[in-house]
Amino acid sequence: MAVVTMVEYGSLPAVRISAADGAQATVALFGAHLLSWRTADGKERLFCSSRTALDGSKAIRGGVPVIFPQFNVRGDGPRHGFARVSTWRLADSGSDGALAWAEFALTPDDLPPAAAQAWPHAFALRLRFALQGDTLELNFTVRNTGAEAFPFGVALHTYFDVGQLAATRIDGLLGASYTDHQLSTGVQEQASLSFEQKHDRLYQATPALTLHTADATLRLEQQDFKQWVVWNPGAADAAALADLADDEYLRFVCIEPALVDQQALAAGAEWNGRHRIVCAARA
Ligand code: TA6
Repeated sequence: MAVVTMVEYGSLPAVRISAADGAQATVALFGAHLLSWRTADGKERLFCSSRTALDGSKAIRGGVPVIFPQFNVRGDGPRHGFARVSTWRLADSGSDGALAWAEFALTPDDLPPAAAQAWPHAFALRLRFALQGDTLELNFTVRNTGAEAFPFGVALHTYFDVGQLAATRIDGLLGASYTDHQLSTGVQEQASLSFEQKHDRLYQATPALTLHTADATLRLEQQDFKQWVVWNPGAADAAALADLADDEYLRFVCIEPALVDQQALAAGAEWNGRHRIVCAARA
């Protein structure tokens, strides 16, 4: 079986990565956006809104938007950066034993001239998706290919399909300091985080979290990012999002390895961050 095949998702060209054991991921070239991840048992693990645009006209609501070079409005450019609305290239793919992988690339040459002028830095992005069985790994690299430093922030804005928000909790943040969306700060005092209302917090990174959903337990590990962003819009903000059905906020939680505050990347330097997700148990 071929490791990668080209498919259409909505009206977007996408790459399907298939592992020999049945695990599968679908990545749109638009945004190098992971739209679907199925573990080897065939179960979808990511949420994608029923109202999202899937034609390249807007960022996709669901899956894993790639946030670069700025998180939200923490920079001078478009909210959450241009990477999620740029068309990437499939650079390489293959298999390594049972592991199937594909790697996507973006450089200024891939951008429309106006976007390249708006962020006039020489960069090379690589994003590698590798999967097998119950495990998915995302490996993001940014390299400064120019002669001057540039600032960047990054996040892998992962929308997990949790089935029922009310049955969802996150362990692993106890004692972590956080900043919330109104910029107030605090420390996580409960061992388990649950969701009764809007939640939008930037937690100081811990090496691993456990996400308990209605029907599974997932272990989330990150390397070299600085925060976990945890977001659910709650009823009122969800109703204001045109690309989300009103009750869909009850089905997902975003948990994002992130480097929220822009930091400088020196000429010739490279930064790499990893996110590993393992579906550890099922109900
Ligand atoms: O990651 C959380 C966040 O920054 C929230 O503040 C929230 O608004 C969200 O991302 C979604 O942003 P978007 O631009 O995709 O609507």
